[in-house]
Amino acid sequence: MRAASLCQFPLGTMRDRTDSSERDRKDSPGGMCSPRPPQQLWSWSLALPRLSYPRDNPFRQRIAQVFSEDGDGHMTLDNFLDMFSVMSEMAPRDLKAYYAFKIYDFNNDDYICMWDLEQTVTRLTRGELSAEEVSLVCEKVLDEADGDHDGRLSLEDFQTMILRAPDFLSTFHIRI
Ligand SMILES: [Ca+2]
Ligand SMILES: [Ca+2]
Repeated sequence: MRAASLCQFPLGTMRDRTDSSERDRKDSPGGMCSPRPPQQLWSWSLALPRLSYPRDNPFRQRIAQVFSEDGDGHMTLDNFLDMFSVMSEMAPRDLKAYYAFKIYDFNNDDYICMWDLEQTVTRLTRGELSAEEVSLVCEKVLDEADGDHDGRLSLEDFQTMILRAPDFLSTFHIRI
């Protein structure tokens, strides 16, 4: 892999890997290694629940934890209905952004730090990237979205990022 293409390679490849299970490759016209603008990073990294639910979604446990009342992943019927309400295609952007943030905040400290991002990227790529590639992607994400330069993403940083990801609403949902 050439160093100059390192940023684009994993993103293009991972996007395609993510899409390959959904039979809608038409959404990825750029091909495996085509250059992608920085904002595509967010579109890619936010595409998590686009996978079918629940079997193929690498975030299924995390989603269940976020929507369960005590965080143990055991959802009541109301919790389940709340989840599908948020994940529906009709849910407002701010609501989706709020829950996406919570899903990515693996250690529940109200910030998405480097460690949280590493968990996210590792799940999205199903462990197919090296540790160095995961770190590179996470550093790039922080570089792009950490508005106040404190080394982590607040909900505000995250919401600003969402505004730059035009296809977020169409990717953050579950089809049943
Ligand atoms: Ca966190
Ligand atoms: Ca920040």
